[in-house]
Amino acid sequence: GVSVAVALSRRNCADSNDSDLRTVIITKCKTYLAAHEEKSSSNNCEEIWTAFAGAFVGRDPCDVPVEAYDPLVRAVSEKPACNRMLFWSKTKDIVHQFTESKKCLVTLEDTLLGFVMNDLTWCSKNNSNETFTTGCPGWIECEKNPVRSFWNRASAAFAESACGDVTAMLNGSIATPFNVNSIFGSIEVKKFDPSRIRALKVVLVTRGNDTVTCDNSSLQHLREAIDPKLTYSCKEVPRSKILDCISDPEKPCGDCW
Ligand code: AVW
Repeated sequence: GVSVAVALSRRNCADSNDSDLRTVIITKCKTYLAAHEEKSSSNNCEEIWTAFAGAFVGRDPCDVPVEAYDPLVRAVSEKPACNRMLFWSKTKDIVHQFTESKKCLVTLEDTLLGFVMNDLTWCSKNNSNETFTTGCPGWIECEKNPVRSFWNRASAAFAESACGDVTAMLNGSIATPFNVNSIFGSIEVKKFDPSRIRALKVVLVTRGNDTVTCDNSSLQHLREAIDPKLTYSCKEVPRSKILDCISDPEKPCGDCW
């Protein structure tokens, strides 16, 4: 029963011509470079596609290691936005609304690689040159799936490049805002380079009846997990205050919390 259901849910549909994965990726890449002209001369969308495809095409969709994306990471050239890098965990919607409205902070999904791959699903098959955008393994179905390995690799590169003061927006409406099994907790925090980063500033997003505060034990673990040379701070900020700031174009970024 269960294995039949998994097999059926994984029935692939090959990409068809105009919506093909290559076209989607190259188009998104060119759109991004058109909006970030300063990055245009150092990045080539065709080269990025080739490095991306090389990571997973022809491989079993449960056997794509994180390192397969090393050439892709090397193919992209972007200067880190020192003092403006925003990490997040379980706050996806609000962080992206925030960076969309205020240009002061930058998430991985606002960089070239993160922007291009955001919201996409992809996989191939062993010994096949086809690419698929449906019927691919889910995030937890198998660990070495092409999408999960990509985000693990891209997150590691983003965190390694972080510099100056970094911000992390965490969710104060859940029992464990800092989860050691999340990408932020298991990969990004471990890649922070104390010689490049001065401070980690946690913004704990809270709602009306939340009881979680900056004293939460998971946040004490975060404080202990980072290098003692880094300055750690945490601030509880009501979600409503951030949403008001997002919708008020007059409010400067620095006044949001
Ligand atoms: P997240 P992270 N099933 O909000 O710290 C399906 O937990 O991990 O934050 N999709 C999943 C699963 C799952 N079990 N777990 C994670 N995801 C996907 C990159 C899903 O797309 C940035 F730089 C979810 O929305 C952040 O600082 C996303 O991963 C950091 O990593 C985030 O999961 C956020 O990763």
